[in-house]
Amino acid sequence: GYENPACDGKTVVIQVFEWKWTDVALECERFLSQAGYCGVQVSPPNEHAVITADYPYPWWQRYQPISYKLVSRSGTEEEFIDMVHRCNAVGVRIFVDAVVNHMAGLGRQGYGSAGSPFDSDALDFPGVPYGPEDFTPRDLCPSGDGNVNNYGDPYNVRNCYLVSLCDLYGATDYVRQSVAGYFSKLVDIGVAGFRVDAAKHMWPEDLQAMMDMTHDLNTDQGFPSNTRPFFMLEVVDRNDGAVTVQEYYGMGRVTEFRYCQKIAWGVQNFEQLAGVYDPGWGMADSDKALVFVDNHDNQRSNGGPGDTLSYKWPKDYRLGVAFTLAQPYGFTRIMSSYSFGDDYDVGPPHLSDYTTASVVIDGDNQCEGGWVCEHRWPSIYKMVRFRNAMEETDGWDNYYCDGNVVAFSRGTRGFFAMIKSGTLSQTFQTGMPAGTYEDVVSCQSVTVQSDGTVQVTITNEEEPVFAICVGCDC
Ligand code: LAG
Ligand code: CA
Repeated sequence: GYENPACDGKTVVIQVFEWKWTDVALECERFLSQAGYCGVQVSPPNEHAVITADYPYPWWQRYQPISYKLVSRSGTEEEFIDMVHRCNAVGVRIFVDAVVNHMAGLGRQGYGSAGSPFDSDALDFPGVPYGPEDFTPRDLCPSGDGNVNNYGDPYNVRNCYLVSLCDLYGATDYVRQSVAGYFSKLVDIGVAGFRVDAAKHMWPEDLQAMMDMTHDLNTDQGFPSNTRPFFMLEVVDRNDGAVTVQEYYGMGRVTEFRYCQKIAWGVQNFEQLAGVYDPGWGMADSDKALVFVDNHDNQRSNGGPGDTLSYKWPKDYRLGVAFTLAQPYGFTRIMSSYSFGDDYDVGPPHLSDYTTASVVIDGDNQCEGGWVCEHRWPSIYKMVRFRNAMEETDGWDNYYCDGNVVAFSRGTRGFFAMIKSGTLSQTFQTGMPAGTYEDVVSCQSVTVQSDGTVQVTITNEEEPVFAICVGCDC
């Protein structure tokens, strides 16, 4: 359905940023399926601007659509279809990053990645086709310069041009049908859902109409009949504007950016981890929220690990992701990055002609060549098994925190502990049945006693995480 993916109970999606389709297909087959991942959020597959003037081929050119033809920096339509079919064949779902609030930015013209001509200033995108009548009339935007500049006014947020990107008029039947046609084309190929870019900048009723016109998932690709696509809606709500995540309830999972801040603070100060879900902050209900430690935007625009965690602080990041996968709140997404140093704009690892380089896997099953592959880091992918074995409704209990150690139970199914520094040897109360279990991270055997207590030992100072669960092994 809109709020939960068709994933046979698997609970973790990864965002592979800027990978080629040929590499995603291989990753489904060689790693993601066995690791128990639900699926992959891929970069926008549609035709995009090819930008060289401001910067050579920045990653963000893909957030400037030219048409819905499936030719992008990640590959051709044939390669996209082959990826979707191969991933579905091994039970890994593909979720498309759908950029449908806008087209390319004003001042841009030329040809897109599929060769379609366009002229933004003339509001002319013949590859769809879209013309001037398909863009939000300027008199509906209350800002002086036509750009989004007042987050206190929903008309400004939704009817004005976001960073001068030509804003589609989603109230019209034609735009709704064009977007729904794009969604349906993807679903017919075998795509299982969407991340809707800039959903905050779209009127919920417009997006809802596009969603409702979209086909059911393709039964030939292994989906049950009458299954709706899964939607992850990019709604940036930090209690700081007129648009709230709650306005999108019922339309899919809403991005919960307050979680990113909560988990970053919590890893710096364990005492704050108990409050990662804070309804007092207006955070989305657990069954509505999409939670993640970072995404491609906030990993680039943070002020350090106390603001947003990322691969740049590997130990803190591992703790943040492990805690996220262990705790009960929300549906979880994990970032898989390429390293960008201090360069906000730089695109993915590339060859001399700027085509994207292939992902390289080394002898330790880690990535090389500038690809970070957080989703392959041992304490991260192993925790996916733990989360898949839990029920969101279990909540947590036996919560323990002393500043350096945090631990809790997940009902009768699991128990999790992590430490900030040093090593640990301590007894904790669990809710689990007596028996022998394997720590999914270290692979050490431990015994839960008849009174539910367990002696926890953590000695790996780089991955100081412990997790046991019913039906899991290492
Ligand atoms: C998103 N979510 O709601 C994306 O996650 C985010 O990455 C997108 O911005 C944004 N919304 C629009 O889809 C990115 C970059 C922007 C970039 C934009 C379009 O963060 O910096 O803007 O994509 O490529 C760039 C220039 C702007 C310029 C604009 C239009 O940075 O200065 O005005 O292009 O030409
Ligand atoms: Ca808009």
